[in-house]
Amino acid sequence: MKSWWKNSVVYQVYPASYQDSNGDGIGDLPGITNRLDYIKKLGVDIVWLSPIYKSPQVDNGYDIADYQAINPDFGSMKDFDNLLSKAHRLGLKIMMDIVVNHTSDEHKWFKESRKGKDNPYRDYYIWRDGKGDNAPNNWGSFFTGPAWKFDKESGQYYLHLFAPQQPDLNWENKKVRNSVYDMMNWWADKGVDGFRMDVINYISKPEGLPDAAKTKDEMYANPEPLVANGHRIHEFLQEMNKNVMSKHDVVTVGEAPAVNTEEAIKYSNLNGKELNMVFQFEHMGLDGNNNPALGRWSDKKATLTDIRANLTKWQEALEGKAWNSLYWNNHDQPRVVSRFGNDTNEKYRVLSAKMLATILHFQQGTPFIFEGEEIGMTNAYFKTLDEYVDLDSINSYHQIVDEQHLIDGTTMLKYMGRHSRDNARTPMQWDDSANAGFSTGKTWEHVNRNYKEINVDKALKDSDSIFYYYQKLIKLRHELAVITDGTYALVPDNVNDPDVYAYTRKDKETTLLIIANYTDKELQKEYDIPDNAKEIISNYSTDQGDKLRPYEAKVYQF
Ligand code: ISL
Ligand code: CA
Repeated sequence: MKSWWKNSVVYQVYPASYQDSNGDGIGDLPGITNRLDYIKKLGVDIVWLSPIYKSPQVDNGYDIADYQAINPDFGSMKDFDNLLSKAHRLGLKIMMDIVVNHTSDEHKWFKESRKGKDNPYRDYYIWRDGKGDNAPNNWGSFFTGPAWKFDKESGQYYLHLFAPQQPDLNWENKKVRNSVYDMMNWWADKGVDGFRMDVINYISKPEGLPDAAKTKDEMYANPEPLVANGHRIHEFLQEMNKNVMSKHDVVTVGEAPAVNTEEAIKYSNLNGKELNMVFQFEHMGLDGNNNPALGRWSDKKATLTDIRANLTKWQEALEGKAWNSLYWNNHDQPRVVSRFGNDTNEKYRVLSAKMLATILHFQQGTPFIFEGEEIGMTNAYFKTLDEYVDLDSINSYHQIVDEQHLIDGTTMLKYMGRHSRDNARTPMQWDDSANAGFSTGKTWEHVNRNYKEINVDKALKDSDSIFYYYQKLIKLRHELAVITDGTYALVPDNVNDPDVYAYTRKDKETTLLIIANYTDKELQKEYDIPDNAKEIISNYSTDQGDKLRPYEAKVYQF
């Protein structure tokens, strides 16, 4: 198989938030189709669509009721076909988001399954008897509460690692696996070009479903250490690869929380037996809370030293063996300019967004850009609980503040301002008209208050905007093979520098030196820059050599 995805750049669209075409306040497929020219202008190769399938939308489409039908709020199958053919005409590939660790409780498999122990679909899900009056084990759901729900009619509990409306599929059942492969082949036959696989490394559950370790403050045990990278996971993915990937020229990326480099080398090995790459989460965990009961809810700031050490570990460990994905943002994460950059004033917002992009986009791997990142959209900074929509944020507030009294409401709202998934999901800011040009109706999620200052229209009119900087980064990746294939090394003196990230990429002919000032301070730093070096990109218009201005980022080629 060709590996075209190695020098491709992916753009993620969150359908509900991209562009509403009919005024119902919800983004939709015709809206996305209308905006494909904009996406093309950015220069990316692949568009990843978060789930667009029929779904009761308990978790914004990550609860699928029918894998082969389009959610009516998003449009019809004909709308999808139009989107796909326009994308292909523009030379854009389409990556589908498949969620097969679980389905919606409204999926026909589950509706059958819960009818009783003798139903042929019973074994499609994970049903167990309780232990006396208790659940089968002590696991908690990732969205708070227990991971088991008792079903009165059929007299057993079913497992749901996420919401109760998201029952986990039983991958031990060969029929489940074959049904999933059939569904994937159906989409691939339709012409889609790839799959992003939701929490794919959770599908193999441990034998006997034993209790997990629990700390004092946690109401339930975190099952992640037991369900992530389970004992049959590689067998399942190799089987999927034989049945699906080997038959189509598709790119695959697996979402893999709690994956380390050793496991990732198996998932995304260059031998191509499983996936092309995985999303690792270690760099997303650097600003989480030290108390496991609070999870990611925190106002801790990640240090450059930690971020660099982590990214470097991944660059070095996978080199020549496996393939990295590169990302700062997705629909579950806060906006990177607010998280690791500086959004307190316009000048620093623009400079720091470009600086962060520079750090990431010269590394080895396939970069993923999340909608709005390319114009430096910021966190939403909602002020009250009722502004939030995401079930995970709302549940967490109630559990941590009202039930457990671990912290007060004001503190929790501050943490949510930093980490809520709603920060990523506010509507795309197209222009300064009502609702940021996203919709003429009442929007399902509040528009960020700053849309008059930060929007696509403004970015496109400013040749110095973050948009054009991303466009240039993507173009450079397409032109310079060293960005795809070169070796990565930290500049030796830079390993412990708390302020600057400096690294090189090298192949036989070319060296790139990437220098990024992570701070708002002016610094004096010396680097070995040969006379023939050419500056190929920078977020300042002039080069002042050893002097690094606030958030200055630049790349030399020699
Ligand atoms: O959102 C998270 C915290 O930032 C993660 O813990 C997230 O729940 C985890 O990465 C799994 O995410 C994926 O599966 C979920 C869905 O809600 C997310 O949107 C999806 O990306 C369940 O399908
Ligand atoms: Ca709509």
